[in-house]
Amino acid sequence: MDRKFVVAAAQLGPIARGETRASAVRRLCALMREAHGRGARIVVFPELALTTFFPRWYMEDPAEIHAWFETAMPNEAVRPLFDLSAELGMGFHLGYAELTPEGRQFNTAIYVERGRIAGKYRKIHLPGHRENETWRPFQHLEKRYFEKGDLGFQVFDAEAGKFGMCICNDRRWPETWRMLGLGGAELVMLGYNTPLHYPPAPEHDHLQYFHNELSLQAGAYQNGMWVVAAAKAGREEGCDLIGGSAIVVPTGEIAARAVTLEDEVITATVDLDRCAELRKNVFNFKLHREPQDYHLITAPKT
Ligand code: ING
Repeated sequence: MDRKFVVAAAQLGPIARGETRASAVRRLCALMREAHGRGARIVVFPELALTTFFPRWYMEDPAEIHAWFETAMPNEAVRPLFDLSAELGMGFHLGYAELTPEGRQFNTAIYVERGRIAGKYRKIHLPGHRENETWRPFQHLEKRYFEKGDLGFQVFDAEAGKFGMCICNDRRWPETWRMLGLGGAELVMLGYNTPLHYPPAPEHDHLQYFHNELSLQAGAYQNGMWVVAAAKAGREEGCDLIGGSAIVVPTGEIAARAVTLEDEVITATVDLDRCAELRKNVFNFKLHREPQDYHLITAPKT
């Protein structure tokens, strides 16, 4: 596959609590077809793209919690998406809740190419809290329902080049981007579910779109990588999630941005060779980094 290709971010509007996996997958297939129709070879879907963002509710019953998770990937519900990607020759990124055979729960993303899983990531930076905090208008219980990811920040060989993944809150942490950059990633895919209202600091609510783009643009520029970010957007079960899906150039420029809070495909032409404009110059890690002076960054938390 050429190092120059069209990529798509497929933003999802709300997924209702009672919406079936089949309904969500039908929407994902329609978005994949639209992306393909616009010349895209790869499409990025959001975080937890098969269900509503269930960490907004406090649950105790393991059966109720596990109903939100996938126990196999692929599985019967997502088979139509895997089949369509093989039929269209499309690569795709998909976020979902993973329940392993050992009973471990992760917020997970995969990259699928030619019908096989070429990359897998489990979310490392889990925001929110563990217990029911009734002062909040809605919960954000990712620390309750997910374990910290145990796969690290991997860079894997896709047909076009070296890809990496992260998930939602990960994008706010510069360490995420630098690990992927040091791993040689040329393009990073991610999904997010970001509420407009942030209960611990409501004075920042009006900054959510700014903070989203700031995080994506900084990550792209400071590591010379393409970034493709897909939102789950809109008023989902009474909670407003930001849109703002975007495709970012290694220069930090925004090449495409979503303009709705619904299912929406955005595309841009990626040229992986453009990473070199940064990686050979201003962010030439070999030439300019000084890790011997960065020890606080990886020192254990006190
Ligand atoms: N969601 C949010 C995110 O990091 C959040 C949580 C929102 C943290 C606003 C800080 C401010 O985008 C997820 N799913 O991580």
